[in-house]
Amino acid sequence: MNGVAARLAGFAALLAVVFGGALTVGAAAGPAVGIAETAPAPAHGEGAGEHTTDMPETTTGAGHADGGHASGAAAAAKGLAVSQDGYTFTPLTTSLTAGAQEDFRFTITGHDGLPVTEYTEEHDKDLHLILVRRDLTGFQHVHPTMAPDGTWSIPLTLAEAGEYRAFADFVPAGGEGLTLGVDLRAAGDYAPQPLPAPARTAEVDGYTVELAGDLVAGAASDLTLTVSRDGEPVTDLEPYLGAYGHLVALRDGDLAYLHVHPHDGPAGPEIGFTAEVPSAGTYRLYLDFQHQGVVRTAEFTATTGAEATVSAPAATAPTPSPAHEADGHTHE
Ligand SMILES: [Cu+2]
Repeated sequence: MNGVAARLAGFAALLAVVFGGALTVGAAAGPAVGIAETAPAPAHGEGAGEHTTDMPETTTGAGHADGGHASGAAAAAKGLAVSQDGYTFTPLTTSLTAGAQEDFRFTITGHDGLPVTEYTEEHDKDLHLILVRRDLTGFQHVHPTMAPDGTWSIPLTLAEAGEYRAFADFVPAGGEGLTLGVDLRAAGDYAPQPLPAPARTAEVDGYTVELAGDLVAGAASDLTLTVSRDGEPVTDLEPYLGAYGHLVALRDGDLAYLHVHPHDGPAGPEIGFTAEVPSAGTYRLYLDFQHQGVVRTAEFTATTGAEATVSAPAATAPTPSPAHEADGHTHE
């Protein structure tokens, strides 16, 4: 998609997003998806896992409608626009060389056209940079550093050629949280990968992550991710960016961005999230978690159940997992 189309899509996509309790991972029997990577970074990869056969699950969207969500902006799909609310994501280079480490530099400009230099820290960082190839592979979640003039930079390697989307997730000082997106490209032969089938199990680097709960279009739903290794629950997860897990969801088709954060809870094995997706569809979920000093990313494909009716009366969402109630929607 070119930038103009992405921008138009962004404006058109005022769809509520709140990731809250019900993640309808569609059909079962998908391949276990994960990242079989050994690199000690939240890099990417596409681990071809073994097939697991779960119970097929179809959830009717019975979540609460959340029509009175405090902030329409917060509930909208994010990351579809390069410029929003007076802020613009300006990369200083948009072409990178596949397989080579290069400095990726950019600024966030504000209403006055000048680079923003003051941010409100969120999850331990002033700015979170997420990258993914447009086929939803190659996920990276990294943290650039900012020079005093407001120029951000990070050594970056796009392992494979292709079209990538970069998301800058930040809170300008005194402003609202924003996620802006821009396209990057790495020239070369591009062999897009098909999106793995929906699955409730992901394998990554010897860890198994199970997903419980269902995504519900237009409603908050609870998701629980349970981490184990060698069949044993992992109960000593380490805080990473101030939480035991970070979850990013990207919508298949346009890469609308959702960043979901965990409920307070123990250091595993379960990590609970409230998530809200704006529309029915297929999403790719990326869970970053840290154990024994290494951050890993487990990936899932999930589909929503029937779309919740926005005007439906509030109702209690089906709770397939421990009672994580929507927490006041302080997440973005
Ligand atoms: Cu981050």
